[in-house]
This record gives sequence, C-alpha cells and structure tokens, in this order.
Amino acid sequence: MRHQAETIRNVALVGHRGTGKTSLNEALLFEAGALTRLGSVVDGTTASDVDPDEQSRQLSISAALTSFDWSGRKINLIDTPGDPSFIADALCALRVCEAAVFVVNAVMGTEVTTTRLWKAAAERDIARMLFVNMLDRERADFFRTLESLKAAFGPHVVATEIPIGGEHEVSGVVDLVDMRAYSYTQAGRGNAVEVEIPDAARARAEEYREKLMDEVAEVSDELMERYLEGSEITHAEIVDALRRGTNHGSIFPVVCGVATRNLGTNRLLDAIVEDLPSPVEHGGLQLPEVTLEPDEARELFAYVFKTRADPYAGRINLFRVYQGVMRHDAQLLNTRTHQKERIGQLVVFTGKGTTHVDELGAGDFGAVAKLKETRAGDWLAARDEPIRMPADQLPAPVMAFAVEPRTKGDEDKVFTALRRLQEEDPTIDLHRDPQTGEQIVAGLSQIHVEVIVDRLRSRFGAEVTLKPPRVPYQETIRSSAKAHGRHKKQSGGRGQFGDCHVSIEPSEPGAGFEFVDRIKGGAIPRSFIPAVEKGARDALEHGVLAGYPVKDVRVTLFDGAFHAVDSSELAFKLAGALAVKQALEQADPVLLEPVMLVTLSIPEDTVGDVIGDLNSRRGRPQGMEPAGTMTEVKAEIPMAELLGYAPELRSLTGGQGDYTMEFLRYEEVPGHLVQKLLAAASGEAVHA
Ligand SMILES: Nc1nc2c(ncn2[C@@H]2O[C@H](COP(=O)(O)OP(=O)(O)OP(=O)(O)O)[C@@H](O)[C@H]2O)c(=O)[nH]1
Ligand SMILES: [Mg+2]
Repeated sequence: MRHQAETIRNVALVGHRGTGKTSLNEALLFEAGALTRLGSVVDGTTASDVDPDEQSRQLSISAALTSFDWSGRKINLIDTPGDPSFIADALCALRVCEAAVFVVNAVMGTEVTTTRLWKAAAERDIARMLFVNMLDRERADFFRTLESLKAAFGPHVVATEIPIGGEHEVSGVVDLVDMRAYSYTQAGRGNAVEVEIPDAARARAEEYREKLMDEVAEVSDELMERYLEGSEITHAEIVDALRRGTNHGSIFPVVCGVATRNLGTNRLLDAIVEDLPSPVEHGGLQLPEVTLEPDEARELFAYVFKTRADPYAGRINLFRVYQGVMRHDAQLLNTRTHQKERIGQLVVFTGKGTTHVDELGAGDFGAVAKLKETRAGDWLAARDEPIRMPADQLPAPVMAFAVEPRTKGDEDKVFTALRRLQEEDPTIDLHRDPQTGEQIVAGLSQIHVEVIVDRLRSRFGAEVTLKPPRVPYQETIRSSAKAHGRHKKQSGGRGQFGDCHVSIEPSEPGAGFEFVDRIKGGAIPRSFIPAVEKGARDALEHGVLAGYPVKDVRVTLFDGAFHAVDSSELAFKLAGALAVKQALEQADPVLLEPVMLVTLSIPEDTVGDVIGDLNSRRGRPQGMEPAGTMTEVKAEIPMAELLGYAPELRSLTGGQGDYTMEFLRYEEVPGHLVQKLLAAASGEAVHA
C-alpha cells in the first residue's frame, strides 16, 4: 500500500563535518525499529556509511536514503556528508526535501558548513530544525551552543527541549512543550523513562518554556491573545503553531541529545513528525515551466536526485515523486533524452536492506535500477515536458591530476569507470589536456581525488597512477623585437621559398594573440599572408623559455620577399614561425603563473601558524574575520605553492582546517624562481 503524501516527512540530515549526522541517522533508525542493533561510525558498522572508503575514513562521502515508519508516519531520511569536498550531496538533499535537521556539535556550536548549508536551505524555503548533539562531550554546553545558533541564524531559533545535566553527567531532557522530563539510562530501544523534572533543571526549564511560548504565540493572533490572558493552551495547539511557524522558516525549533547513546532520539522522531511539514502542507514545487502538486490524481513527475554507480547492479537511480504515482512496470519518458524508460522493480531502502514495492505516491522517495540513459538531474514523467530543477551552485574543481592506467591498454576501462563516477558526483571534472593529450581528473580537494582513485580500484578494478597537478604556466614578453625569417630549400625540382620580417610587442593582459598585416606594395602576395599568421600562431603555442603557450603578444608583419615559382603556403608558414621564434628570444620572455584566491576556515588558535606557512608559500593574506567558531582567512597564493597543501593544512590545524580556492589571474614568476618551478613542473608521479 502506498503512503499518502499527508503522512510523509522528508528530512535531510545536514551539518558541518563530524557533527554526528551518521551516528544520529543510525540511532533514529534503531529507535524506530528499522535496525536491530545500534552500529557505530568508529566500528564501521552504521547503516549509512556503507562504502569501505567511508568506513576507513570515518566520514560520509555520499548521501544515503532510508525510509521507515514512526507514529503512523513515513519518514524518508537522507544522511548527507558534511565535508566540503562532498557538499554536492548535501545540497541535492536540501533540494528534494521539505525539511532539514541541522546537526550541531555542542562543543563547537555553529561552524562554517552549518552556515553555508543554512543559506542554501533558506534560499529554498526549507523547514529547519536543529539537533544539538554530543552533549556528553567534555566542554559541551547546550546553552552556549543555543546562543551561537541564535547569533548566526536569528532570534527565532528556539529550544523546545533542554538537557538534564551536562558533559559526562548528561542524563536526559526536559520537553518544554509538555513540561515533562525523560531520563535515558542505557542505549537500548525505547530507553526513555519519564521522570520528575529535577529541581536543578526546573528554573531553567521554566525560563526557556517562556521563550518558547513567546515564539509560538507569534504564529497566531488568537493564540497570542489567549497566551497574554494567561489561559491554558493545549499540546495540540502548541504543536500546530510550532509546525506552522517552522514550515516556512518563522520558527526554528532546537532539540538535543547524544547520538551515540541513543539519548533523545525518540524525542527527535516525535519532533520530526509533529513539528515538520508534510509535502502537502509545505506546498507544491514551483518551477518556471510547471507547478507540481503532491497530488496522486495528476500526471507523474519524478526527479532523479542521485545516481549510484554499482559495478554489478549498474546504475541505481534515487528519485522523489513530485506529482502523481510511480508504478513498477510503467513506461515513462526521460524529459532530457526524450527516450522512453521502462521502470522495472521499485526499491525502498529500509535500513535492514531493501524491499520491492509496487507503487510510490506523490511526495515519496524510492529507487530504480537498470534504466537505460537516466541519471541524476533527470526527470521521469508521464509526458515530455521541458522541465528543469534549478541548478545548485557547486564549488569549482581546482585540484587537477593527470591519470594514467597502471597497465597499458586499460585506457578504456579507466575512462568508462571515471565516467560512471562522474555520474555519481557532479563535482568531478574530466577533460583532456589540450597540450599533452593527458586525461585530467579534477576534484575539489586532495581527499576528493584520493576517493576517486580508491573507487576506481575498489569498484572497477582500475589501477591508475596520478601525476602531480600540472600548473598551467604561460609565457609572455616584456619588450619588443624584430626578426627576419627565411625558409629556403632547393633540392631539385620545385623549390621552397618564403621570407618575412616581423616585429613583436607585448599587448594588454588578456588580449591573447593579435596579428597585424603591414605589407605594402606586394612584398608578399596576399594569398600567403594567412600562412605567415598561421606560422606565428604555431610558434606561440610553445614558448622559448619552457615550451608553455605564449599569451598577450602582438605580431606585426611588415616586410618580406617571394619567388614567383618556388613560393608556397608551407614555406611562408615556416618562415613566419622562424621569424617569431627568433623575435621571442630577444623580447625578454617571462614565465607567468596562475594565482589563486584561497579562503581558509581554521580554528582561531592556529591562525599564526597557518599564516606563517602561507608566507613561506609566497602567499599574501588579504584579511581575516571570525566565522562561527572558526576564523576565515583569505589569501592570494600562486597555484604552484598549493600542491600538497591539503595534508599540510590538516596537520597545522589538527584536522579542523578547510579551504576552497578559485582562479584569480596570471602573474609573472619572479626571475630567481623560474628554474626551480620549471624543475618541479617536470617532476615525477607523487601518488599511486
Ligand atoms: N561523544 C560523542 N561522540 C559522538 C556523538 N555523535 C557522534 N559522535 C562521534 O563523532 C564522530 C563523527 O561522527 P559521525 O556520525 O561520523 O559524524 P558525521 O556528521 O556523519 O560526519 P560527516 O558525515 O563526515 O560529516 C564519530 O567518531 C562518532 O562516534 C555523540 O553524541 N557523542
Ligand atoms: Mg556522516
């Protein structure tokens, strides 16, 4: 039987790296009976970090979907990665869910990725709730964390629960809606035991209940009046007002607990069901072309938000039904390829494994294997409608490596595997280097590229070698020069003759290549002039310093000579190239390097060390400011100095630092460094 949209809750678990999302996902599934034992991230036994590379790194790489029931509702829960390298999956979960639970570390409070994802959720008008996790840790402080959340996300962040005790003595929570207390003595299922509100917590509970009621009363004038009159407001009325307030972001309820001890998770499940909207309550999806309503009676539209590359099962596509009903055996259209797709078995992830279902109604989630062409970003629909989901702002892949198969002849295997991984992860860039013909793989960070290489090996048996990220150096000139080029060959038969005089000079940065024709009086016939230009272009493809492309040069052809019988296009092309090469030698050629703008997020007490290290990398700090509990530092740094930076930053910041970078401009390499950089550029493979 399919689930009615009114009874569904679609929830993305999002937050900064390592705040306990996967542990919380596990505890929620366990508490709801979807798992028979509570696994742990440390042991690599959780339901959502299933890939060996997620377990060995103890971090989530891909979004994981599980569906289960709680209190007569169906919850579709998506555990997402917090690491900035895998942010695409968190952003796409925020695209397809009405609601998100932001998981926050009670020691750290608001962190950079929390803020970044909050912005994305706000843009998409997603209902948001917060779970303050890790109350058991040393220096955990729920109230300080609450203040940091309010400072970051505004006054409507409001606790609906406060903890009893703190750090290793945390024992339970007080529910501020009903003013009831629960204690959790062991980690089993159904471990909440109702207790008296302890005296030590009573005053705080009353203070925070008042703050909650102030927020709740703001949702409706009628409720506000009765609240001010001091009349009794029922549980149902409070919860109804909370949900209405939360639905479109006028209230952000905060609950708390300890994921690894299953403390407070039954309360979070209740809060998901009671305080977060169903697809019907949240409203249809408005796209430029159509508005899709969570209505089963209408035509089907389902959005594929995630593709998984499985070497055995092939592609598995995870989708959300936005309108209508998805049925197994249906014939549908992929609106991008305009091809028909036959839906085979519909799959639902249940925690313990998968089950097959016959149909999934509007608002619901599921998966399907073995489609022909369909992949993430596509719509499956009853009719061909040119419909598009708004694109996510994904970070640019700047960590580039050249990959080579370990075994000659494996090129196709490696390339096909890379394509499959790219379908799964839109932040992977694949292209050929136009200069060397090498296959380049670019990702967001060192870790990102390491994961790609691991997956090539573990999933597709493709072993590759990575060559260091190539710095795309360029060359240019600093002065002007003139030169004469003559190509002459007389070896019996018809000869080859071309002769030209050129001058070259620097042009505006970014101007590229310019060619000026100043030939007067037919010194070179018109028909041969394009050949000279072609020769000049060829010469500039490989500069005289180190063979890098030469940019921003103006070449003027001002004189020449020809031979009525022996001149040819080829001869003039070679003469042109010869002249330009010679002129380059005399025009003060210089090496240019790309300079990046790097944005770092680091703990405040590491700022000194990190900046010291940046200075040793020719970095120029551009300013810093506090961002949550971290400090954001911006700096300009030559790309060449950023090779291998990720592990260095990790060690300088005890694993907490992060950075992103983007291309700024080309700058001249200081003369004394040219030889050193060029030697490094022709270095060897760094990495297997
Ligand atoms: N003490 C304590 N440790 C926790 C708690 N929740 C999670 N942890 C630990 O914190 C670490 C990170 O937990 P994860 O669940 O992997 O965090 P995550 O948010 O999924 O991490 P990413 O997916 O990489 O962003 C693991 O070692 C967990 O065992 C908690 O409530 N208390
Ligand atoms: Mg995780």
